[in-house]
This record gives sequence, structure tokens and C-alpha cells, in this order.
Amino acid sequence: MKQYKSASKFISLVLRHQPEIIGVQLEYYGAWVPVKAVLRGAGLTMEELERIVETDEKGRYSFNEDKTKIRANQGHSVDVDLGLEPIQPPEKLYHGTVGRFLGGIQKEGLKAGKRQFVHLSADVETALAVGRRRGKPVVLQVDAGRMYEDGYPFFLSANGVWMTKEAPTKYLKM
Ligand code: HQG
Repeated sequence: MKQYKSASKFISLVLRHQPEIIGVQLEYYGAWVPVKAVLRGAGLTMEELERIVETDEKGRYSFNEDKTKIRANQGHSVDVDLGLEPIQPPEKLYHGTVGRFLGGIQKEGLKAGKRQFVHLSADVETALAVGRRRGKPVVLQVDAGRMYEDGYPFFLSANGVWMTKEAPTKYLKM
């Protein structure tokens, strides 16, 4: 655990990408992990974990009703089904990235890559923050309304991230 920047980073890694590092699997339906296993694996008390969940600035994690299970609300690379219903997106959504990816994006559109979905934001500010993780941010406008009309399903995570499987170039404004 010590090698990770923070307990929250470690939990995000376990709940989205590598549950095996604490010897657990994500439930396929719901992406849940037993809280006990997370506490043991991360060396945290329940109070500490509750605090991480409550204070996370992006609302990344949720407990189930009786707090026996925990999951990440989005961002998984592990193959799971969060049980989200497709819903109609706003006309415009935004994707934050960096210049060095634009060549690839222009060629093949937005791809989910390692994650299950392409992540989109409802506002430019959030997209800028997403891009900034990697350098000087570039924001693309996604014509989500037209994509939806054309049959692309969209999902909204419990913490407000818009997601779709891909976004072909013709729906993107650089
Ligand atoms: C890029 C964070 C080349 C894409 C954030 C992105 C977000 C392509 C990167 C969440 C491409 C994938 C997700 C193509 C897409 N060619 N590059 N065809 N298509 N890309 O991390 O959206 O803090 O998987 O632009 O706030 O950056 O972790 O996705 O730069 O909500 O909770 O490939 O992660 O949330 O990177 O970030 P990622 P993302 P957390």
C-alpha cells in the first residue's frame, strides 16, 4: 500500500483495475467487492474507508445499502456490468485530452482504450481538468445529441460522468 500516493489511489486501483492485488474479484454484475477484503488489503479501518468514500472529490466510490460491499462508480478496466440504463445525453458533451493524442483521435475517433467506456463531461471546465492530468489540455466537443439519434447508447455514472463505447470522428469538433 505504501508505494501508492494515497489510500484513495490504492482503492481506485483495486476497485477498477487490479482487484487481484488484494486477492479479490469484482462481482460481474455491479462491480462490487466485499468491504472486509478492502479493509484488510488496504490496511484501513472502516472509519477511514468511510471517510475516503464521503470526502472523495469526484464521488468515485459507493457502498451498498448495508455497507458490506463497495464499488467504483465508473472508470473500470475490468469487464463488469454496472447495470446502468442507457439514457438520452445532452446535445453537447466534452472530452478532455492532450495534443499528442489528437492524431489518433482524428484517425479513429474516441476509443475506450483500456477502460470500458470513453469518458465525457457535461461541461468544459471538467473536461479541461481531465485533460490537465496529462499536460496542456485540449477539449473536444462531442455531438452527443446526433450520436444518440444515430443509435449510440449513452450512460451516466452515479457520480455524473457521461460514458459511451466510442465516438467516431464525424461527431467530434476539435
Ligand atoms: C485518449 C479520470 C489516441 C483519450 C478522469 C485519453 C476521467 C485516444 C486517453 C476518467 C484515442 C485514455 C477517464 C485515440 C481516446 N487515439 N488517444 N483514438 N481515443 N484517446 O484515462 O478520459 O480521476 O482511459 O483522449 O477524470 O483521460 O480516474 O481516459 O486521453 O473521468 O476518477 O486516450 O479518469 O477520473 O485515457 O479519463 P483514460 P480519460 P479518475
